[in-house]
Amino acid sequence: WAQDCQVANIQVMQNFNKTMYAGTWYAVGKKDPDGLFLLDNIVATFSIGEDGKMTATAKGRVIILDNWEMCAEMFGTFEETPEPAKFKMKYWGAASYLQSGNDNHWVIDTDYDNYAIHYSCRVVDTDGTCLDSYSLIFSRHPTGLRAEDQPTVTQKKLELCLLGKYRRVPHTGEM
Ligand code: ODT
Repeated sequence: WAQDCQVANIQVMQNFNKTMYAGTWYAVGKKDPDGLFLLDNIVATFSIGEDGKMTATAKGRVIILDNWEMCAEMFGTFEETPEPAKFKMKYWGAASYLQSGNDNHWVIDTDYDNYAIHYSCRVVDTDGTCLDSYSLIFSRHPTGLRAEDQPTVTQKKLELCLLGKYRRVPHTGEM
């Protein structure tokens, strides 16, 4: 099965269960979008409200105004779509000078207990491929992925046409 890199053909997590997805995830890998924002020490915590809606907070080190380094505190709300693993994420920062926006938020694959692969295409090109995407590899463990999850994650990076485009996201514990 060869990936055709069409955004419309990207397979997402089947029977996605947001309750099992809730809780804390540590980003261990990231493919950056144009205009990179979150650098490292990225931790996201998802919650399901009494209304059944998913929200999240994220923290991470950012550099704004070219050289000002700080810990960003971000918030997101998730709008559901007919496909359970595909959300629209509205996000903003605790401070007004942080990024805000509305991105796709797709869960490509997860076992809920160890790893999750997130993907967002911001701009679809005229040929149907993605012109500006970002993707996070999440682990439940700040130390990284378990060895047995790595082949699955590599396969999904390949299917996203992003193999080789990720960098490691360090957790230095200094935030
Ligand atoms: O780092 C970038 O360049 C793009 C980051 C987009 C902003 C993320 C805002 C986070 C909002 C609240 C948390 C949600 C969790 C999201 C999980 C994955 C996407 C970052």
